[in-house]
Amino acid sequence: MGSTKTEIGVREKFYQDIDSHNMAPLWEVFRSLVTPTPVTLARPHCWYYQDVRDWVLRAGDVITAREAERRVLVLENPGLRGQTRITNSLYAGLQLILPGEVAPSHRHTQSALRFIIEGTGAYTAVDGERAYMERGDLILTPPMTWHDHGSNGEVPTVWLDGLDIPIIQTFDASFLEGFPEDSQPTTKPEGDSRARYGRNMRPLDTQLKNTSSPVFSYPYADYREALEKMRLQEEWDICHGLKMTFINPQTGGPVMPTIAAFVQLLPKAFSTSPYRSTDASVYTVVDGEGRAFVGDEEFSLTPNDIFVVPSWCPLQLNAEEDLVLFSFSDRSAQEKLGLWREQRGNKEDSL
Ligand code: GTQ
Repeated sequence: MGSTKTEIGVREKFYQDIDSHNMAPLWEVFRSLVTPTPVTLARPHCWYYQDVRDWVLRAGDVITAREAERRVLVLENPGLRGQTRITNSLYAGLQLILPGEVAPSHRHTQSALRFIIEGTGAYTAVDGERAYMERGDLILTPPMTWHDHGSNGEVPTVWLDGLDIPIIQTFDASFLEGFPEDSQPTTKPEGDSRARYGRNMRPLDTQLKNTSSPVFSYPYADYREALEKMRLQEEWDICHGLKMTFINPQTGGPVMPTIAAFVQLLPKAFSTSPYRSTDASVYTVVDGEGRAFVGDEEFSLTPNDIFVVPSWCPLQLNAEEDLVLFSFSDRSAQEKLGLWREQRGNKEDSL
């Protein structure tokens, strides 16, 4: 049932006519919109820290943290250049704070996490409490919490920022407020939120906060010790090795409404089965060395390298030394919307 020239001419004329009424024919785009499996412009990519570190530090020569508000080099997915995003739904960047600097206090509807790459002596203040940052720590700034960053240290501090900026853009739900002073007053002692909510207890008669974790610092020393204890059981998941998800202790669910965060250990010589899921993920190497096969790409991993796995793109990991990986994704949002899916490869299957 081929279309004749006249029929095509009639259709083109029809499309032009409806165009002026701000209408368009669905049937011309349906198959590219409603696809049988996820289709994305996002590509697998790795930012090798040895290649990018110097540029991040040089950002310190061109602008101050105060002037920039946040001095960050955005990690743009090569398939999504100009869109300020690392996956279709998530933003990532490398932020730099130099000794004595302050990145002024603000709050916004976007959820943010920080994963510390290098440095010591810097802090993030969240709603009146400072969390000092050490390499490998995870720090949260949940939606609408006041936050500023600063450093009393003697060396530059660099961390990986992960935000849900593109999700908030989709919903046109961005609100930003500046705090009247650069640094918010410290109203709580360091470790207060952890004492209240991060020790398998909570204050009696407190209101449960369901949307985000009331604990905003997840130190390296804690999760690393847990991984080392658990590995003694030698129970490895074929796709993940030993993988943990950071939780909101009030719900047992993910740390923030849109973003979930994970850490995993693969023992030396472990090789995972191929795996894919609908949540595109951003990974960084905490410790060790290995290889990541992401779709058709292969990345040779050393500490602080950052790589992105697009939605539904197969991932396979080889540990050449004990390998510890941190990752984050929009799985938290997808699960709430009933969208999240995974496919676990068996050894026979190639995804
Ligand atoms: O530290 O508050 O990378 O607001 C992008 C937006 C960091 C932050 C980013 C932000 C922040």
